[in-house]
Amino acid sequence: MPKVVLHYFPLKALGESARLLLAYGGQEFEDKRVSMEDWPAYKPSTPFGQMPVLEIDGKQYAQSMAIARYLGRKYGLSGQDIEVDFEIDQNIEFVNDIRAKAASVHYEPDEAIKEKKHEDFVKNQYPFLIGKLDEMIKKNKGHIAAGKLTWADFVFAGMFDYLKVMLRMPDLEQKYPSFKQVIDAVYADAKVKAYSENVPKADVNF
Ligand SMILES: N[C@@H](CCC(=O)N[C@@H](CS)C(=O)NCC(=O)O)C(=O)O
Repeated sequence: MPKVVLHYFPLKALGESARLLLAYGGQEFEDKRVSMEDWPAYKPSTPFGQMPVLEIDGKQYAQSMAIARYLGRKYGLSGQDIEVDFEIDQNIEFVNDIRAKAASVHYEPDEAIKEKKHEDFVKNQYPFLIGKLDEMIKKNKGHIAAGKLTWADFVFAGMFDYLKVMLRMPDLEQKYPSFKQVIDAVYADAKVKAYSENVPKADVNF
């Protein structure tokens, strides 16, 4: 078995999908959680000055989507042909668009602009986008794409708490039970469940 290290902050956000996928694949890995305090010294050692970074036998790979796609292929969680892979990529990029929109509010430094933007998105953007996502998941029988469990479900499940915080929608899965179906499908795996039960309690929960 290769020696695998997953480098990320002590939170879920963009790093959890890789951890969940590694757990699903039964791959032992060092779950290296770098504190914000240690990050400035750590940053220059990463390929693009960002995490997550997946290290396999000493070689580092970055970009959360590339990592998830790779692990998905490795563990039989991609499409049966390139058209299905295309659909998986398309649908998870749509999820990423929603995340990017919410992040543009969440990380806005000017408080007045931030609140105005949030109000605008709640009225004019989120209902349409979240409605489309709900439709997409229902069409795929409780999955992000392909009508079956794929690596995209792991990306969604991994970032869901982060997304809810940025959207300021703590009851998102109660309003949209289809979202919970995706998450439940991922955590239904015994190895994933076992991993999630052992996550350090001190971590930020999103
Ligand atoms: N496109 C990259 C974005 C990675 C990213 O934004 N990472 C953030 C944490 S979520 C980071 O490393 N921030 C610290 C920094 O930029 O110094 C990916 O998906 O992996």
